[in-house]
Amino acid sequence: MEALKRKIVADSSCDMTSFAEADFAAAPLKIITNVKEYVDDAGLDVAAMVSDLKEYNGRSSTSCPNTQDWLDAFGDADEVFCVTITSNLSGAYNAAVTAKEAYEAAHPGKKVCVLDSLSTGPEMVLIIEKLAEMFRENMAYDAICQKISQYTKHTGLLFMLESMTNLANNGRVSPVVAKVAGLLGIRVVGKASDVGTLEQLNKCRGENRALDAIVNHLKELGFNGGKIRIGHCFNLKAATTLKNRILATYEKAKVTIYECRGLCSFYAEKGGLLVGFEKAGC
Ligand code: X90
Repeated sequence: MEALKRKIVADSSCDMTSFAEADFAAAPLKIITNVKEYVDDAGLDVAAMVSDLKEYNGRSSTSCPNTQDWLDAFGDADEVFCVTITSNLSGAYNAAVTAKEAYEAAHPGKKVCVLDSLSTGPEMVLIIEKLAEMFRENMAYDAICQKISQYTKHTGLLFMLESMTNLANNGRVSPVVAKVAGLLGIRVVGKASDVGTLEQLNKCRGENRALDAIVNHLKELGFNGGKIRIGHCFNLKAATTLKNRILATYEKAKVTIYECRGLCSFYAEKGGLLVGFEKAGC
């Protein structure tokens, strides 16, 4: 009997273009301006996009993968585990469910498990890494579907933003909240809410205080001292400071830092930080 082909698929808001631990594909979102369309795939020059956007004053928006984009990412896998950005801020999840139905109808016996992360970026990274762990343990499809949806209830996302202009212009946060983030020196700290929307927690004067606020929230939200993934948009300095502060309190934490890809860079904007972490019970 031929080996079962298992694959992890996610939209590009997970900030991963490849993955060494399992068969993986990302379905790209797009960032659209009046002059250019940026496809958020491995070929995207994120630095060039961020600098273009800084000079650009017109309208900009994003679009999620459509059903065909998802089908392309599924390829010919027998079992697909598909992780999406929060269904409350994007159509990516709905398109993935439609793709699942089409894929399973066209290929009897093949299965797609679609997971709404109710989050994005580094929290999706944790989910993807956990899936690979379950693959290695040779868990059955149904058990993985069940266990991974449990896992997502024990992960969280915090963020620090310097500007929320693109979020507000695209209707993803209220203009009132966004205005605060536009004030000089103010950093908005927030989290992904239980329903997968942005929830503002603090308005901090300066990055230093914002990073302290994040460390405090990690404690309140039940960080288990284990895995943390920090994604940053051209703010390695803040990411590194945060990593060191986390390690000062949680010696055994497994903290990694990476650069955001296109979608998260567009919305988190220059200076933004996203923090995905595990909570007790996972
Ligand atoms: O479908 C689309 O066009 C994509 C829309 C995505 C909108 C939100 C992206 C947020 C990216 C910002 C900070 C963290 C937010 C946490 C949300 C649960 C990153």
